[in-house]
Amino acid sequence: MRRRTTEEGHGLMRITLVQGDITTQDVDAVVNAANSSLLGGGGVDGAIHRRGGPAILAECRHLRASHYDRGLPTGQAVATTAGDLPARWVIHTVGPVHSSAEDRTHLLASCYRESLRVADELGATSIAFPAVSAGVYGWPMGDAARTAVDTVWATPTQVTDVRFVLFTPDAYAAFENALDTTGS
Ligand code: AR6
Repeated sequence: MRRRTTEEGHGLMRITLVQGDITTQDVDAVVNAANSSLLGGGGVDGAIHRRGGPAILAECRHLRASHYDRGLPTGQAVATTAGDLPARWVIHTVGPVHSSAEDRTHLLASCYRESLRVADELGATSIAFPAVSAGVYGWPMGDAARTAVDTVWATPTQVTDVRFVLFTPDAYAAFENALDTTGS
């Protein structure tokens, strides 16, 4: 596992890059790159439901019925139990599908802001994010990384430990580059 930590520039927040599997992260909250159905899928979503077990899906179904009968809107976030994962909560967020016809960066930024807002509501101080929208949803990794890093740096939060958990060396390199050039 590659790991790198940066602390400069932002109050008490520490950002760490990890190359690995987000389902193994020992943090308060793990963010899931879900879809609006909240009923599971492939990629990170599939891995989280597989490793976390049926308790997560049960709570997602309940949320669908009680609050999101038309699905969780893109850019929003909602928490459930983390089931059998080492984390306490899963925060499900719905990234935008990438479009070359329309700039949806504000929706991707909203995923990170809203996830941190939900984490604050829960009292979570550590959180692990995947590269939201950078898989099935087709976001170019460099853009996804820059939006992720810039938004997290700029968001006021009680969360002090932010980890970006990247599955591939390319994703890790893109986030490392974004971290090196943030604010520029
Ligand atoms: N840990 C960390 N990162 C992972 C893992 C893992 N275990 N598995 C995949 N990735 P994606 P999206 C990376 O497709 O683009 C689902 O079907 C992956 O390599 O999971 O937001 C949902 O249900 C990529 O870099 O999420 C939705 O329908 C990044 O996580 C849709 O996919 C995000 O890829 C959401 O698409």
